[in-house]
Amino acid sequence: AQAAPCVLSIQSWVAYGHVGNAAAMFPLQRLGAEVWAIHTVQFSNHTGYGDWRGQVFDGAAVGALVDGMAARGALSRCDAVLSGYMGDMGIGGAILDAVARVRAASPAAVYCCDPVIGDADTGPYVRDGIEALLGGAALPAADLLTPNLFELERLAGRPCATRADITAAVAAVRARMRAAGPRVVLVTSARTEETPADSLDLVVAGPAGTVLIRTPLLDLRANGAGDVTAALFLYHWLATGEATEAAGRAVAAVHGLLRRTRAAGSAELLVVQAQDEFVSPSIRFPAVPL
Ligand code: PLP
Ligand code: PXL
Repeated sequence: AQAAPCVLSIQSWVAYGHVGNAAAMFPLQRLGAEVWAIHTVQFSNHTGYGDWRGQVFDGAAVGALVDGMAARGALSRCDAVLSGYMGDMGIGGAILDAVARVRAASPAAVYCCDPVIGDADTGPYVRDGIEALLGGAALPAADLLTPNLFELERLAGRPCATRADITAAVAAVRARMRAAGPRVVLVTSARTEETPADSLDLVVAGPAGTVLIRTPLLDLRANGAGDVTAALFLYHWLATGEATEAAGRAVAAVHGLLRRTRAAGSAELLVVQAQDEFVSPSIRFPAVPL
């Protein structure tokens, strides 16, 4: 990889607060990445507040920006594409089209897909068709995948009550990812029967095996933590080519960010104030082979 990796990040934008590109961009830039951001929506704030203002862009709007970047010769210098929440089928299709165009121009480029479907508390919260698009067209294009446990269950089509269930589901999903790629899966919020009540597990599986990383559970569910996690995991994968190391660095940084956010009593992730955590996290957690 070159000194400053170029990441095309296609996600939501919010004016106030930190989710989507407003969560992912600054951490990537703080670590030295060049971020090319395409916004799929422009909202005042994240939808967790219940009301918001702004616009939803469509697939053609996303595609037009990719056209303009292609005209600059940028796609051949792109090292990775990062995607998160896909507003509708048109945007989902445009994201996968962007991945294909980047790959054609830059064959070594990595696609990191955060397959946003929903979570265990709320169930699915994406529009009809998005889940099928993720399981159908996105998986075979993805090199890195960052599902939460609920999303892993949906993609694998099997419940995960135990660590052994997770390992089996991850194997099933990895088998459907891009054959020429590393097929790396980071499972967040991987709580099972074996997880102590005061802990949160994450499981990462790649070519070198599967490990579990356990962190203290923080009583805080700030929107955007998953977006920061996917961005940092991608960055550290590009930097190290090693899934366990990439996950260890990303999890430590996100934990530090969440601790600082909770200590300040903030409703939004303190992405700027906690920026030192991206560079040198205060606590690192051990990775245990499964
Ligand atoms: N909480 C902690 C402590 C984490 O380390 C992470 C990811 O690294 C998350 C939350 C994000 O998980 P999710 O994607 O399920 O929001
Ligand atoms: O964090 C994912 C996300 C993405 N985009 C929008 C959101 C959220 C979470 O609330 O509101 C618009």
